[in-house]
Amino acid sequence: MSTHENQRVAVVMGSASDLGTMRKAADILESFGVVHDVIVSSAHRTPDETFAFAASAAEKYAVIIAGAGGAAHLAGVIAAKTTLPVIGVPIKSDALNGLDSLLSTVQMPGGVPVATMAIGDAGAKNAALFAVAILALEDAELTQKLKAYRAAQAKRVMESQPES
Ligand code: RP5
Repeated sequence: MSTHENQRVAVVMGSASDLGTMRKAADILESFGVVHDVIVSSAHRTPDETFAFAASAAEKYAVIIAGAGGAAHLAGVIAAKTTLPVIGVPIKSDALNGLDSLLSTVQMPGGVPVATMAIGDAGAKNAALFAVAILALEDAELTQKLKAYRAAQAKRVMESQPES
């Protein structure tokens, strides 16, 4: 159980087939002790449920991460029904390697923003780190954890020098 009960994040995806990528987001949130729910809800296959989720999301969540592939309208549809920050993750697709997902997620009309991350695993990871950064604006403990995360990452890079 996290210490950040009031800063819950929803990790939503269009299909259970997105879980391999979206688990990267959940893992990061877990490591920062941020409470999160993992939800499958499709903008196209379960539109009513997706709309209902987005319309009431502010009652339960502070940030939403939404990942989808192909005609990836999930993040945009959710953003249309909530003023919470929505972070989009374009899932790598079989047909176009995720370029379709990226463009579908990122090209929102002015007025309804989706903060779109990179395609695939890096995007899912960064979506969670971005969510943590938003929550950290009002949470000094999370800010310290983010700084420690960056420092550990830098240390790993410095220690990975090839033998000369
Ligand atoms: C999208 O269609 C999902 O987000 C998924 O990335 C893609 C394929 O879904 P499945 O056919 O694997 O369920 O809606």
